Amino acid sequence: MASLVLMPACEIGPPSNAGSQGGGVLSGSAAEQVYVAPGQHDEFYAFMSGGFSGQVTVHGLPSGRLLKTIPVFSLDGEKGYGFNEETKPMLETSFGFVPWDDAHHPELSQTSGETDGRWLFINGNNTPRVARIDLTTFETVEIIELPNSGGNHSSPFTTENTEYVVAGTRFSVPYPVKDVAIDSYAETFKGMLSFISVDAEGHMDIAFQILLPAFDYDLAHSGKGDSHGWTFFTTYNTEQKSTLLEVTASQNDKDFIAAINWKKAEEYIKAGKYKEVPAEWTHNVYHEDTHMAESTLNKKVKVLTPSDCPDMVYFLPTPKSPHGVDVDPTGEYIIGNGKLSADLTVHSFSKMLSAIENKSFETTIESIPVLKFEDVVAGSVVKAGLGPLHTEFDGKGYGYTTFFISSEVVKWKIGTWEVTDRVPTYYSVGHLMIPGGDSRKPEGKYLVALNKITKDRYLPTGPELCHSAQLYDISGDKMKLLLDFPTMGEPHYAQGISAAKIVPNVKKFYAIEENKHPYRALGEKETKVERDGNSVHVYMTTIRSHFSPDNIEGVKVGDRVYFHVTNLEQDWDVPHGFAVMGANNAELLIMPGQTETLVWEPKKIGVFPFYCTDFCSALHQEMQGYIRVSPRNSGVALKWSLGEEEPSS
Ligand code: K7E
Ligand code: CUA
Repeated sequence: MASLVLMPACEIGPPSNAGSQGGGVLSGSAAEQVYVAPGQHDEFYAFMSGGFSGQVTVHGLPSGRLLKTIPVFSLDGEKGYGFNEETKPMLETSFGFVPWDDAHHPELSQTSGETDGRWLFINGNNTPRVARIDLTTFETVEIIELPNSGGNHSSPFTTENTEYVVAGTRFSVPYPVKDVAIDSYAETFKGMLSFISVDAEGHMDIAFQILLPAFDYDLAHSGKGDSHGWTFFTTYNTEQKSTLLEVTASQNDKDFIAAINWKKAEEYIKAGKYKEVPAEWTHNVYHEDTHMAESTLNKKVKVLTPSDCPDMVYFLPTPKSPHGVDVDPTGEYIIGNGKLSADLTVHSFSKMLSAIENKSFETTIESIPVLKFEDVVAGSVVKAGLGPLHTEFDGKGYGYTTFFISSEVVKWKIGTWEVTDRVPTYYSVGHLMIPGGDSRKPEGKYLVALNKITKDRYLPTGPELCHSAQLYDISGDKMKLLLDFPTMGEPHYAQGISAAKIVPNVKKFYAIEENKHPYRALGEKETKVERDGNSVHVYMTTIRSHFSPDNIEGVKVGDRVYFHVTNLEQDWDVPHGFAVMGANNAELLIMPGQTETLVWEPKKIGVFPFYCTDFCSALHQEMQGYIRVSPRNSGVALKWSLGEEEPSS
């Protein structure tokens, strides 16, 4: 999140060490609680956003060990993601190839309000996108772009059965897209919410968008139980300012939580109450059978407008520039984390329904009824701390809220709203995560605080320091700090899930007989080199410990050489790499049964080595080959071989 006016606590005077909970008599038992013995597995997966790295990292809990980085929105040379021909289409947008984004909120798919371990969604904040990661392969398999949006922050929070993942524009923009003076903001700008449908196979589509006033739509969560069918979005900048927001957008005593009745929206879609408007957005899908991604540009989207669709949107007044909005496991309480407030405001879903029934409205804004604060508020957690941002739940009747300014997590009781415990975080905590903590069935054993500033917590690494996660035991009445571990990029949000929900479905390799890649070679007999004008296609295979072919001649300066490399291995944990000297991209890292393609445009004559980058056997260092590049006008014939001292032909 953006920096606040007030200084984080650590700026006032950093504590000299871990503080009262970091050492001393407790440290022995804390160490035991996070120690996962060599060869043992962690109990939970934690999926952490990489923030401005654009990726997702997978950690084990309670150990905090980093298990994998999943490339999502950013190029990744380690895996060739975005560099190889197969995954380049994943990063296509209506603006062309966008090889980076700012990823904030991982969100697990749910069934009946429980995390189900099928998919992980994550938002791209900068160039509005939502990605889906398949949790059988831990690979990004789909990215959808969102039109009429600027800054996809309030995303991609799921509904109870993953009917939708939602998205809201953080920055309102002119609608329809047009060239206007920025100071016409209040008249020409609009806010747009998107409901992305997810089908049984996980495929996403923009089902509809909802046109709202030009506020900033910051975060969201969907209802559960009785409130299933509704999604709640926080707003700030209800002042509708476009400059110096730190002052101008902090004027109103209350902003709003927008309550969206998406079941009602579905009825309006069925009844044809939408406008289909021109909009450009890409939809990128990775096909597992061809090992190839495909990007499609779409030109239209369905938009619902509240003035045509009564009873679809309501505003709940909420103090004070609320950031997170979180719904408790029963679905009754909607918590608005007013980041410039000391209190937490809790709204009641049933009171909201009564207020709607009684048509007890304070006013309307662009045909949207504003409910009366007193009619919807259930209570507040008073003077809990400074700068509340996010809340999660333990499933045992408690909420846990992060306070950025006072750098702490505060535990409070649902219903009585009393604070029962607080622990410091080091420092400036943003989100927190309890496995299942935003679902109907939290697994309330651990809590992870995701901190922005680390200062003196780790060995210094120059001006740039890591961000950090802190693990707390929340199984008892009092929270107990167990462990610090560094994170990649900026870990805004994270989601956790029992390993048992994922492990049985994890794929170990790709079945070679199912490989439908158009340039596959399913055995060494199928390997070959073909010239098509200036393009040269090398159908290559890998198996411990050689490439086939490993000697290639007849390539010329100015050719475009496609190395289509199929890994013939059918065993877990035997990838091969492929790298060629002078390539202007990255390596390939090819999983067993997979085909990947590297393009190489030789610019100089000579003989160039290629080799396997992944230490795959005792003879890995022998896994090498040569490709000869001749002048453009040379008569050297195309030939390829493996195991011939003197190539024939
Ligand atoms: Cu609070 Cu982007 Cu969810 Cu950062 S956001 S903390
Ligand atoms: Cu194959 Cu190293």
